Amino acid sequence: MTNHLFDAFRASMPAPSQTLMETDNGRSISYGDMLARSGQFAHALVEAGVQPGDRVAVQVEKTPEALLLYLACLRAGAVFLPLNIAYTLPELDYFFRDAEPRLVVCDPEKAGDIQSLAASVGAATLTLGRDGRGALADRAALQPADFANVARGPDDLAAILYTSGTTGRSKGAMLSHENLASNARVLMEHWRFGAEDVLIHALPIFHTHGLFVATNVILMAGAKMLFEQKFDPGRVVSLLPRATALMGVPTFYVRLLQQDGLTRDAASHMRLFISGSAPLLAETHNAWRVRTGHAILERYGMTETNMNTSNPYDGERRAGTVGFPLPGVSLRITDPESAKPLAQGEIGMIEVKGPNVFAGYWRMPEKTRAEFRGDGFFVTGDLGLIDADGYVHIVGRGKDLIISGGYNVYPKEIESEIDALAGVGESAVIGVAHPDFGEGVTAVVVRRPGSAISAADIAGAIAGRLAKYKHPKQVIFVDELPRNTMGKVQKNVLRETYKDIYTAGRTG
Ligand code: MLC
Ligand code: AMP
Repeated sequence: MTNHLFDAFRASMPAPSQTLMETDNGRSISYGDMLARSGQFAHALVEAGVQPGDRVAVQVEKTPEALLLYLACLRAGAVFLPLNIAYTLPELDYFFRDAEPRLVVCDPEKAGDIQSLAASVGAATLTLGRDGRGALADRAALQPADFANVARGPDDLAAILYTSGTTGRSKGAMLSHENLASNARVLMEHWRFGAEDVLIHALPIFHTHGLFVATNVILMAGAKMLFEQKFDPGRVVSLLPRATALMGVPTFYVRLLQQDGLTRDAASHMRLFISGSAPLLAETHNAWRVRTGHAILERYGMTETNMNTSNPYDGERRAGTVGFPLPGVSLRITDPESAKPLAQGEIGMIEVKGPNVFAGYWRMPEKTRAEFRGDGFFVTGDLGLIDADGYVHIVGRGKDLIISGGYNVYPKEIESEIDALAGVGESAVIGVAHPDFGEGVTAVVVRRPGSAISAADIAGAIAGRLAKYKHPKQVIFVDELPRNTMGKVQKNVLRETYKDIYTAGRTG
């Protein structure tokens, strides 16, 4: 039976004895192991009642088994739904109700609470721990390795990844087998990945970057990964002589530059450093070139679209730009109001179209319609321009979004939590330049008359409700928020007022 994405991986699989992953705790998983164990996991899914098209929601630590589970979902025709390990129970509750998974796979330490949430939407729960063990792995171990893959065509769903919504509710981006296969193939070719490559994989695997860009490209190339559970800059430097490529968010590069061991010599075995998910400062790009002799290759994508543009492999990798549209991707800049295409050099909305662009938002047909133009272009919400040489520049965001260390944070979600507190009159959450995370989540709060609510009170109240990376790094109390004549809060004024709070006193 054809299974569109898995067959594409299978077609480029090297000899079964070749290594797919080496982990930081000394484990080695070959391509043959991958095939056999993903087959066992696929049997275990079927045994748990998972049928083609069912969602399998997964909130687990990064392990080889978590990746095998992704492949098993593909093979069983299920829809993989990865969730950030930092999400709290109230956050999970929303995802479970919206996606209605058949099965939830979670960390054994959280199983007690998650099981009852899952049961409330009719889902079974199995566990998978940070050691790769748990009920799911135990059941899989009893299964045969051969699994007859469920037939899946190019348009069948492979995954749903939730992206937070600017107006509140998170939206599930539906990604098809062909969305993922086409993008992995294009990136593999564009970035020249081959079987001899060794990628340092230190990203989480519950988002597009670590799951699809990194892993799918490696599987498509039949290459190898040094699979690190967490990003540890010292360890990454020590791995450079054994590797050929690194993919990271800008925070990786900022932190690596703080390592004395990062030298031209240490990086001499590497052929490619790639950055994405957030803007890479030209300052970081230049410092990297001076230290290592390598020009970081910056690319641009999003959950809904996979990767859209990339700087060239050969040719100038221009700092502060995200390069050119990838083969097969059409990109245009339009007037955000009238949707009319703009001339070269003008700033407007970035719109994209191609086989990489998702099938729509899960069970939200109106939201899907609202973000596509009549001719099939997807409105990204990013503002940019195309320069005279054809390089795409991202100059801002038309959506109220903060990107902190590569994670998206939607201010509305945090404002709603803060505004609900008894002592708070109103709040505005903004992103402020941060030397480590790129942008630091910052809350500007107006107390209710007579209230003495403190930053610690706010932190305590949101602790169990929002994932840690969304928490404000600073809370600033003011008497009133600046508003324009229409009464709208002027976040640009706030961003300007507080622009130095994380960088003041910084030298160099
Ligand atoms: C961790 N913390 C963060 C944070 N990560 N706070 C804000 N933003 C973040 N990104 C919190 C921790 O909870 C902790 O809180 C404190 O900050 C210090 O933690 P740390 O030890 O420094 O964090 P660390 O584990 O090192 O994580 C930093 C990081 C990580 C940069 C390695 O955030 C990361 O892996 N980011 C990658 C995100 C990613 O994969 N994005 C791709 C999305 S896909 P406390 O208070 O307990 O100390 C996408 C599409 C595309 O965007 O184009 O790719
Ligand atoms: P996500 O929804 O997590 O997939 O985040 C996608 C968003 O990240 C995009 O819409 C952009 O705003 C941003 N992004 C991704 N790559 C880059 C980049 N290289 N430069 C600037 N912003 C980026």
